Amino acid sequence: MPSDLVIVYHRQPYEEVEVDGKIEFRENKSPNGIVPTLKSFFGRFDKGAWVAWKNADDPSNPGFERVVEIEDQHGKYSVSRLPLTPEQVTSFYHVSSKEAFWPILHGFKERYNYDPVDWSTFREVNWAFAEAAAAEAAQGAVVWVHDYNLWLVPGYLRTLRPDVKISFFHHTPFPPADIFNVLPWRREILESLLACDVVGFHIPRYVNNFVSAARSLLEVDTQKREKVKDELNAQTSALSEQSVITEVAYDGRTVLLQASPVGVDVDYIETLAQSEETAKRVGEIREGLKDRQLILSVGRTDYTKGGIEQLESFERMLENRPDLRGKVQLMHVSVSANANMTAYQQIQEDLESIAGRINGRYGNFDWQPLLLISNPVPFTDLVAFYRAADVAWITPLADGMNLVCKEFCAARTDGDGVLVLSEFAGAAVELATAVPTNPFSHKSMDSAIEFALAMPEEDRRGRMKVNRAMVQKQDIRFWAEDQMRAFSTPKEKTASAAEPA
Ligand code: GDG
Repeated sequence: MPSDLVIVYHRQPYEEVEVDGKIEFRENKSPNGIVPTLKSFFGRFDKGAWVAWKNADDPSNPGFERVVEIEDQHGKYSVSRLPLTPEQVTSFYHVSSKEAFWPILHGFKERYNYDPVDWSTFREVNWAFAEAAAAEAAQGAVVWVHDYNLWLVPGYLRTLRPDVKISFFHHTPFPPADIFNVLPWRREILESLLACDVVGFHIPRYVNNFVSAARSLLEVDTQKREKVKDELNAQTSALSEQSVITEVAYDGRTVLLQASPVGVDVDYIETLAQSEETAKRVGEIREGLKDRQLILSVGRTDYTKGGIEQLESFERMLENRPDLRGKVQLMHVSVSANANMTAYQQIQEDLESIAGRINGRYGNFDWQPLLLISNPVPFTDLVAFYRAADVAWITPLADGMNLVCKEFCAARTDGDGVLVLSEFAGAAVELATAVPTNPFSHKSMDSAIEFALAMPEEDRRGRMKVNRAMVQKQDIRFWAEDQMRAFSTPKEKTASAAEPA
C-alpha cells in the first residue's frame, strides 16, 4: 500500500538484532534523539514509509528483504532498505558528505577536500534514494528528506513524481554564498533544493544564507520577507537576523523557506531528571566531587565542536588561576561517530594529548582536573551528569542547533546550573540568558567560564528560569507542529499568485 508520508533519512529507524539466527527489529533503546521524533510522525498519517540504506556486498543480490513492514508504538510503516556497497557508502557518505560538504557547511574552507569526491557515485546513490521514495509514495504524498547527504534527492524526485510534496530539512548550518560556492557542484545542489515545496533550516540566518547562495547563481525572486520573531532573535548570538525570507520563486514555482529550530523531548528528560534513580546517581556524583565544581562538556568528536579550543581554555584557567586548582573538575564527553576517518582520529589524538598534559601538569593523587570520556555514556547517566553539573560548557565553533545545551536546561528541574554557550551554535538565538562565549577568542572563552563558575545563585536561577521556559516552549513537539503546518500549505500555489516583495 502506498504511503502518505515518506521519510528519507540515511539511517534505519530501528536496531537490527540477531536472535537465534533470526533478525529482529527493535526500537532504539533511548527514546531520545531525532529518529524517534521522526517516527512519531507516522501516527499522524494513514500509512508511512521510511527509506534508508543498508550495507550489501552485492546490491543485485543483497541477502535481505528490500522492504520490511514494521509495527511498533508509532503504528505500522514500511522500511525500504537501499542496498549500497561499502564502496558506495564510503564515497557518498564518508568522502563526499563528510570530507567535502561538512567542512563547507560549517565554514571551514581550509578543511575542504575536493580531490577524492566521486560525483557520479554521489548522484547514483541520491538517484537510488529518490527512486525508492517514489516507489513508496502515494499520489500527492509528502516526502520528507533529511540532510545534506541527500541533497540531490528533491530534484530527481520532482522528475520522477511531479505530484508529490517535497520537504527538505537541513540539520547543519547553511553557509553564505562566499563559502557555499566553494563546492563545484553548487548549481546542481541549489537547483535540486529549489525543486522542493518547503526547505527547512533551524534558524533565520541559515535561511537567508541559502537565499544568498541561490541568488548568486540562479534567477530566484524573494516573494516574502518577515520580521524574525523574538524567540529566535537573542542579540547575544553571532547568528541573529532581523528579518527572514520565507518565500522565494524559482522556475515558475514557489518554495517556502522555514526557520524551525529542532527542540528536545522535555517531558521525557524532565521525567528522567526527577526519577529516584537519577537522584541517587546525582548524590553519588556529588559525593565523588567532594566540594569541587563540576564543569560538563558533551559533544561528538568533531572539529566543529571546538573540543581542542575548550581544553586549551581550561588549561589556561588552571595556569592563570592557581586558586581554582583542586576546586574544579571538567568532565569532557567527546564521542566519535566516524572513528575510522583520519580527520577524526587526529582530533581524538589531540584531545588525548592535551588531556594528558593537563592532568600531568596539574593533577595529583587526590585530584585529576580533567576526565576525558570517549565512549558513549548511557543517556540516563548523561541526565544525572546534567543535573549534577555546576556549569555546562558548550562551545562549538559552528553547530546547526546543538541539542546538548537544550537537554541540559530541560534536565535542570531544580532551576540551578549555568549554561555557557557558543555564539555560533544555532541554539544561541533562542537561549538569550546563557552566558555567551566566542570560541575563536581566548579572552572571551576564559572570561566566560570564570564568570560562570563565580556566578551567585540568584543570578544562576534567574538565567536558568528564562532558558528553561524557552526550551520548554520550543520543544520537539513544537517543531513537529511547525513541520506539519509546512506540509499542509497548499501545493497548488504558484509563483505568479504572490506579490513580489
Ligand atoms: C546534528 C547537528 C543539530 C552525545 N554524547 C552522548 C550522547 N550524545 C547525544 C546528545 C544529543 C546528541 O548526541 C548530539 O546532538 P547535537 O545536536 O548536539 O549534535 P549533532 O550530533 O552534531 O547533530 C546539530 C542536530 O543534528 C539536530 O538537528 O542540533 O547541530 O550537527 O542528543 O545527548 N548521548 C548518549 N551518550 C553520549 O555519550 N546517550
